Amino acid sequence: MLRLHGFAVSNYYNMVKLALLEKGVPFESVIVHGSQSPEFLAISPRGKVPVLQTEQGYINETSAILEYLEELVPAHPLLPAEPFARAQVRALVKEIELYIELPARACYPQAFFGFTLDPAITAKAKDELLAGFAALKRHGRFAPYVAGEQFTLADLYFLYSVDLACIVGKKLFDLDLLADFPAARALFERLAQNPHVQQIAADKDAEMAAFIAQVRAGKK
Ligand SMILES: N[C@@H](CCC(=O)N[C@@H](CS)C(=O)NCC(=O)O)C(=O)O
Repeated sequence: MLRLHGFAVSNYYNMVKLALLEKGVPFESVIVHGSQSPEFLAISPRGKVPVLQTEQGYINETSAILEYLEELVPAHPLLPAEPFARAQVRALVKEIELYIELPARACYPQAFFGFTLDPAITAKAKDELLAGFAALKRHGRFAPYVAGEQFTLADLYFLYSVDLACIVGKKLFDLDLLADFPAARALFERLAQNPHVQQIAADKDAEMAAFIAQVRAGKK
C-alpha cells in the first residue's frame, strides 16, 4: 500500500492527501516533519514533506507525486484528457506555486510563527503576491474550478496555497487579496463543501496549535 509521509498542517502534504482521497486510492499516513536528519534526507533529498513511499521506493516533490498518481490511477482524473487543456492546468499549477505560494511562504515566519522579517523581504513578497494574484485573475477560468469545468491539480494548489497567501496578505499588509476576486471566493466556498476537504481541514485544525507552539519554541 502507498504510504504518505508528512503532517496534517503541511499544505503540500494536504494537496497529495486530497488527490489520494479524491481518486479513492488507499494509503497509510506516516506522520513526520521535514528535517535535515540523515535518515530523512535519504528519502527526501531536500528534507521536505510530502514524500510518497511506493513498492519501488520514495517519490518527493509534490508535483512529481501528483503526476505519478495521475499515471498510476487514471480513475477520477485530475488532469483533462486533451493536451492543450492539460497544458493550461500545468501552467496554472506553476503560476500558483511560483508567484503565490513561494512569496507567501517567505512571509510565514512573521505571519504564523511570531518572527520579524527584514522589511526588504516582506516588501518584495508583497509586490510578488499582488502580481501573482493578478496573473491568477487573468488566467484562471473559475468556471467553476480554476481551469474550467473539471476539478484538477490546479484546484489542489489553489485550495492549499491561496488560502495561506490571503492570511499573509491580511496579517502583514492589511490587504484583502480576494477583495476584487469574487470568483475565487466562490470557489473556496464550493470546495469547502467537499467532504474530503472537510476531513483534511479537521485533521489540520487538530494539529495546528501544537505545531505552531513547536515552531515558536524552535523545536522543529
Ligand atoms: N517543493 C516542495 C515543497 C514542500 C515543502 O515546502 N514542504 C514543507 C512543509 S509544507 C516542508 O517540508 N518544510 C520543512 C523544511 O523546509 O524544513 C514540494 O513541492 O513538495
